[in-house]
Amino acid sequence: MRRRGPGDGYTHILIYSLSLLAGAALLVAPAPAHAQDELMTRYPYEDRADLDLAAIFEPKWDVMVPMRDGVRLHTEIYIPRGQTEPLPIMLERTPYYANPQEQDYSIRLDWYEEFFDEGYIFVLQDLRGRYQSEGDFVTLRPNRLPEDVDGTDESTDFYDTIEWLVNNVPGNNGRVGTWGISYGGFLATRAMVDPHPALAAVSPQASCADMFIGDDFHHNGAFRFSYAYEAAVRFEMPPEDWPPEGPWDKYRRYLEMGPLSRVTEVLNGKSRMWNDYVAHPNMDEYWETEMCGVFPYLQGMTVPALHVTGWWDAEDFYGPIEVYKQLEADDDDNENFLVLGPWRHGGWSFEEVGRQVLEFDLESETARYFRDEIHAPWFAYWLKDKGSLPAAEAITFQTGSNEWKQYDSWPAEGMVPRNVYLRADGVVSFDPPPASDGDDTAYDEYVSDPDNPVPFQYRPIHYDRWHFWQAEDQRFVDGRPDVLTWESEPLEEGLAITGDIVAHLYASTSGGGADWIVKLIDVYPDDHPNPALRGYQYMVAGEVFRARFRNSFRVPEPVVPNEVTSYAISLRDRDHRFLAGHRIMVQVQSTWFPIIDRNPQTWVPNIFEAVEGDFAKATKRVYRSGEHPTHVTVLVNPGG
Ligand code: PG9
Repeated sequence: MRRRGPGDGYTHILIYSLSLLAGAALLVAPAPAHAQDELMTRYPYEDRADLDLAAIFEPKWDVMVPMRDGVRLHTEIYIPRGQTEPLPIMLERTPYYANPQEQDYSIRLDWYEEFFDEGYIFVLQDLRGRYQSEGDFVTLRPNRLPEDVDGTDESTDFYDTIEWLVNNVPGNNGRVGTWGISYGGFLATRAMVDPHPALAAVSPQASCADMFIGDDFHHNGAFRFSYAYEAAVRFEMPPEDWPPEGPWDKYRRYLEMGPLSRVTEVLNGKSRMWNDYVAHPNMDEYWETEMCGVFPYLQGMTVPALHVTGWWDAEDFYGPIEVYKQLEADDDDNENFLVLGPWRHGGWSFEEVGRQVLEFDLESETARYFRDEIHAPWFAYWLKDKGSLPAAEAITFQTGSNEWKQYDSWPAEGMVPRNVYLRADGVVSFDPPPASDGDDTAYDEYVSDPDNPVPFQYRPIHYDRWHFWQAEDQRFVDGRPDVLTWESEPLEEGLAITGDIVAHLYASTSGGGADWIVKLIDVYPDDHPNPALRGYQYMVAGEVFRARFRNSFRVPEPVVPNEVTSYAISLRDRDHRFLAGHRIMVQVQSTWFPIIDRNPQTWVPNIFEAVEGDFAKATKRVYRSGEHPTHVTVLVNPGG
């Protein structure tokens, strides 16, 4: 297999070398322990049962495994007590500390409980430059160019680790599996590039794939300010250099930080990632191949893969589905599977049970179901010739009905497109507006003010409420003059929608730039048996689109002021049932702060360089005329 990738016409090495030089001081040393602890606390170890690991495993074997360039990586190996047969190796490589609490038995093993009955040898390893490993750390390290034959990257570190393990760990059966969540999902995907022959099964979970279009750092070119800033500071700056946090409420905190150009001044070149955001405001090779970009590497991947993400993943929902779809094109042997469940980022593993989400009772133990009925059997199938493949190509948990569904393909076949139109008087209807409704009157408008942006969740905004923000009740924006709302009558029958939801927006702005945020909401009835859900506005899907990228993500263009412009905005894949008696609601707004940075709403070549004076109020119009009928296309599931 020939690796496809940066060597195929990509010219990123120069840019990358320059950025390395710019950030060299930060990259050559692992982040100090304190900074790493901050990242580590992102993972809620306490949400899983504390297991008696000493009863299950022999005392750990701590080794420094040599890579091809002589750098040694800290590796902990856990062999089950009373092993009676050769066992496969389950390998996890992580930037978040192989043994975060520095105990005899790493607490990370609690996340492997579903595999214990079957029996595996577990291996946990710190990435290069992290914690107890040697070498330099590069956040989301890009793969080396093919001509760099002596170079190393995460793929070669996987290869070399597996080579060492199968040759040195007694009692292994010669097969290795790996899975990981988020950064770990990115790593799992890299394990599949020029894989070691012993690598027999991989599960990339909540794995980023495109940081410009749909994962951690941007969505459709709109910068995910609060998240991307925190990653840039915490991954790459020692805590003594972190700017003061400011107010507890992140809405105020980020507003007080001012335009992105002020943040650049404050960080003063100390974060390579922030420097890179500023230097790469548009889609380019950097996003395609360096900062997690994975699509150029996918061709020819042949290792069986189980892709997993959750509907409320606030970080990496896009990647797993898109990587699944791309690999599916070459999946002649049926080795590529997808699971979409009712979870936050990593919730299928980080949560013990997975039954309750905010006010919603999911009516079954969804995380346990995934781990016991899908995860463990899938790995056992490939690594032990036991277990089973998932019952279907794609398994989803349908929200609303709270039912697991099985599909022979994803996107699921046989779905029927149906348009939900915005109409006069704040009404949503399946009927399009009459042709006689002209553009001169058939619109709704609002003034969007970058100095008073719409919060993305109710305030105070803090990390505690990060994981489920998309499931929160949207009534907190009621009454805001800069949020337009349309709502249907109560549905007489239930309506299941399965697959991509696309907003076809016809809109204008009085300035040279705009963001458009479209939300599809399920409004619960006022007589719902659960008082906490009465009138609840549950955001089924919501997405932002930065108007300057409407024709190309590579070459931004000003918006023509006051001209009706069309946008097709994917609100991403969903499987949801609006129950009878519920209403369909659509909202449009132009700010979502601070998850998305403020758009100046005037034309500037690079929003990272905009200064205070570039920001201006703008009047937005959303058209619902015969000629410009804004609507949301959903895929109705005839099977319910
Ligand atoms: N989503 C996280 C991340 C991935 C890559 C870079 C920065 C952050 C994570 O949870 O690992």
